[in-house]
Amino acid sequence: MDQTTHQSAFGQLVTGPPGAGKTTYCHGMSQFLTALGRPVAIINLDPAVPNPPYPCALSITDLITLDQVQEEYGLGPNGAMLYCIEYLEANFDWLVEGLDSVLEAQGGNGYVIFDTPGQAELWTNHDSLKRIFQRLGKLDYRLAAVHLTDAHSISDASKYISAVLLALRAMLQLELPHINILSKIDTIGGMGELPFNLDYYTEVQDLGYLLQTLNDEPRAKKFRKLNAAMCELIEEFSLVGFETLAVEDKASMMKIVRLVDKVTGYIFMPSGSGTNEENLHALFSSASGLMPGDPYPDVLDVQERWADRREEYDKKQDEDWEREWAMRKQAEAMTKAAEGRAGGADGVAPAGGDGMEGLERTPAGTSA
Ligand SMILES: Nc1nc2c(ncn2[C@@H]2O[C@H](COP(=O)(O)OP(=O)(O)OP(=O)(O)O)[C@@H](O)[C@H]2O)c(=O)[nH]1
Ligand SMILES: [Mg+2]
Repeated sequence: MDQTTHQSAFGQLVTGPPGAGKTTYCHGMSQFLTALGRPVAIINLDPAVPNPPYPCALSITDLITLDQVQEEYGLGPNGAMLYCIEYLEANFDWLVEGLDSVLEAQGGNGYVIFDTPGQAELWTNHDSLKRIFQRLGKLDYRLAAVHLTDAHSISDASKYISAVLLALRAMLQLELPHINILSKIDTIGGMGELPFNLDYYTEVQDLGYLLQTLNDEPRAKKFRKLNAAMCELIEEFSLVGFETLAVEDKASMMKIVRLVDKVTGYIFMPSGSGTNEENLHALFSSASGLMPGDPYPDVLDVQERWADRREEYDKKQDEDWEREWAMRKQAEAMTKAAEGRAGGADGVAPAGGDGMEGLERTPAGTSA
């Protein structure tokens, strides 16, 4: 029987094909949640990356690295990656102990985000990752799988169908509350005219229309029957739908936070799992329904933001940011001046400069 010392743990398992934006998302999400006042730890499960770009609370590379395995067993990168994840499963105690100390540092109740490698086998047909997260589930980790797919896939019918199939496979394999995301949605403006509006791709319905486009592609033409069977399969399951995300866009990050909180039940952090203060903190730092309105209530608003009227929106966002920046500077200067008046009565000038120290202009997604 697995043992643990933590009280309550919530979080996200971030999956997706290579380059889908997983690591960037983990980093951005941790900055975003930190800015909301929620302590977060990122756990790196990619054995090929000993130095991820984010502050890493625990890393599989402290247990095993891809290079070590390739060298020692003469394996290629794919085989070595599977070996590393199997090794992690065999050393589950190491993971639990590491997570316990991470959660202890957060006061027993905590939030963890798992960054994973882009190798599809890990969440399509190899069972180690699934078993690891099933065991964590039994130790009261309430996690959602957040599966990222590069929005670029909607620019081509066959890429889109295979991305949807992969997302479906991940949902069926991982058996966790699941959120599919079209990442890098800010890039859709550069994809030229798409045959359908964005909602067609996010809702994943009526694939018959797409089938026509697919059958027109020279590569896919000879697979008409297979194409039809795949579209039918996806529609029959009727499980896949996508949210959209641009990591530097506050509104889309907020939407994902809300969804993850909803499916993991973050807002219902059990009383008795921590002090009242901690539970209240959890409640108010939850984004479930407590934050101001969604600027993109409809996915066509997202299309408008990033494709149809992008320049207009960018200009407005810059203006808003300039205004916010000026207000922050003014507030900081006023605080310093007040401190100066209080501490400077004896004629001694207060320490510090113009009051702007420590203020840094950060990207939109991280300055919430
Ligand atoms: N435009 C745009 N680029 C993004 C976004 N998110 C990530 N990227 C870029 O996409 C590239 C890949 O991002 P990563 O976060 O390394 O992707 P990954 O899924 O972790 O990749 P692997 O670990 O190799 O599987 C990087 O150049 C990122 O800067 C986004 O929201 N918008
Ligand atoms: Mg990565």
